[in-house]
Amino acid sequence: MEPILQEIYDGILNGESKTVEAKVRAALESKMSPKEILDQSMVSAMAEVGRRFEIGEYFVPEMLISARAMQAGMAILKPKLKGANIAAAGKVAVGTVKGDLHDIGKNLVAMMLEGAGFEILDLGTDVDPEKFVAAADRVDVIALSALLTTTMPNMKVTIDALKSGGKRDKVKVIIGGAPVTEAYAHQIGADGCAPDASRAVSITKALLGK
Ligand code: B1M
Repeated sequence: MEPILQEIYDGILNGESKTVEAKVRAALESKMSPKEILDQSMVSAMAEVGRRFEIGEYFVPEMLISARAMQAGMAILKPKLKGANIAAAGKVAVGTVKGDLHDIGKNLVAMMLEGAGFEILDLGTDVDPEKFVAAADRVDVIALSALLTTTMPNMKVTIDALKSGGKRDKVKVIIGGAPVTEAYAHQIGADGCAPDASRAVSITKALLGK
């Protein structure tokens, strides 16, 4: 790994927001692409945080400060990921489902979609199904994120709420997040499932015929 990417990676693992901000800026100045910085150091650093949590080396506070450092780096990358695609390709409501507070993946999906020209309605985390239902009249696509096996079922609850609210046919629904599979998407009646933020963009485009 390039030394600067290693420094960003280590900064996230150590929860050093200021270092991450400075190094992400320096990497951009050295003409590295935002995608290279994200994929090669930042996303893999968060995977390592998860691994350390699993083996009992990190606890919730460490996960939290790493997440803050990751978000600090993402804030620097965000304007760079917003390409020149200014014509709105469609409108997408993104949110993490009820009970789930993880927002890094959701934010990344929102940033990539925005960069591809989509208008974003960010509903945040721990989103009630009713909020998604209320958003359905204003958007073309609803994008649901879940990181916990215990909150994944709230994707189905949300889709069922769209159905019972008479809104399911107005929008496409895509789902994603570490525990989510294509089979699960099919089972709960989602229109698509994206394993990562880039594919969230290609699937959204395909669903809208773009
Ligand atoms: Co949490 N956590 N966490 N956590 N956390 C996981 C998810 C976990 C896998 C860690 C582990 O055990 N290895 C585990 C879940 C186990 C399970 O359910 N099977 C876990 C747990 C257990 C918990 C708590 C229950 C811990 C506790 O309190 N005892 C608790 C739950 C709180 C809650 O939500 N109610 C909790 C809390 C937290 C923090 C608050 C400390 C923090 C989140 C901070 C934040 O988000 N602001 C946190 C973190 C940071 C993690 C890990 C380490 C990193 C998640 C992350 O940001 N990854 C995570 C371990 C891991 O993922 N390896 C873990 C980076 C991000 C870029 O990837 O979010 O997967 P990800 O997004 C990807 C794809 O999944 C996809 O695109 C993104 C990349 O391109 N994607 C989509 C995501 N959403 C999408 C939507 C789409 C399409 C693609 O379309 C709609």
